[in-house]
Amino acid sequence: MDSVDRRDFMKTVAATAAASALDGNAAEADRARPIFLSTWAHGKPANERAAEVFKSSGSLLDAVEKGINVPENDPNVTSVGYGGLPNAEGVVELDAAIMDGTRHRTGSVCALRMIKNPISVARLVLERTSHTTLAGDGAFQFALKLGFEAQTLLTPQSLQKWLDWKANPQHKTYWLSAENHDTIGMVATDGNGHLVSGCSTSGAAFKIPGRVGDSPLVGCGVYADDNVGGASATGDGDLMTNYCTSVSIVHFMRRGASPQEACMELLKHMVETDGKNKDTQVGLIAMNKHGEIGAACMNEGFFLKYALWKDGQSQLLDSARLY
Ligand code: SD4
Repeated sequence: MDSVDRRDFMKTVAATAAASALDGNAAEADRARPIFLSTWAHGKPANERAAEVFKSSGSLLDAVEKGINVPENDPNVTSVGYGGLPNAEGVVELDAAIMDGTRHRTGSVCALRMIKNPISVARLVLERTSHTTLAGDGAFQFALKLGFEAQTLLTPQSLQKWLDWKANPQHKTYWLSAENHDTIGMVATDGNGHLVSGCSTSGAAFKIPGRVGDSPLVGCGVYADDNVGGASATGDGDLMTNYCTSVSIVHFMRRGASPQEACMELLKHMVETDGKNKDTQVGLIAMNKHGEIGAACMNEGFFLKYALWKDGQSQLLDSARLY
């Protein structure tokens, strides 16, 4: 190498080093700008935990999983995990899914009994198998094999609610109609275009045993695509499954809608196809790859509060509503 070449070489080395230092800084800065968006008041502590996990170098998948573990572990949240309301036979059956927007892959579990953290089992379906969804006893056996502990998921409160429901001769059953919804859905970004969506629920209270809602179904309860954005849903899963809510929202965004417009568009579509849907329970959250967010619900009777963690601030906010 002559001296001119050597100078050029040294310049290139210095420039490359500077660029990668900048990249490193940019990556660090991006890690400092994650956003966590979740459904309901229980989404707030879930977001806070997710932010904490991400800040201590967890991946975005770790953050969403551990965040969702918070309401799953909370006996006072009667629609998720431990303490979730049981099916018509008094048995708690849980649904959960987690989708990685980079790999475009999901892990999910349906009608899982006796395991209080279905989102963590779903995560292992994603990481440790070539399957997408495990259901019922298969999901339970899988969880046991991977070291999860079987335990009762009924609490004195949820048992009492089921006993009261049973004792009421007028109680609603899912052979006719539905009641009680309140899942945790979370959509998260690392601030650098990567998205993860997760969802966990005990589903419709007093449901027919074996019933699977929208939450563990890819494209219904969750969807995430790093090229566009992510979405999650809460409410009447028997209805929402038929609208493939989360993937529909992401497709609206793909065509140029903002996350807020995309949520509203889906609600309008639901009412256009069936006017009775005006009175149904639907809550939607969405985020695009730039970190813009949307949240909307169908009506005042099922008014969605959503939790947002952004720039170190954790808030509980009112969604927009169509009616
Ligand atoms: C379900 N969508 O199983 C769930 C329940 C729910 O807010 O979202 N509650 O139908």
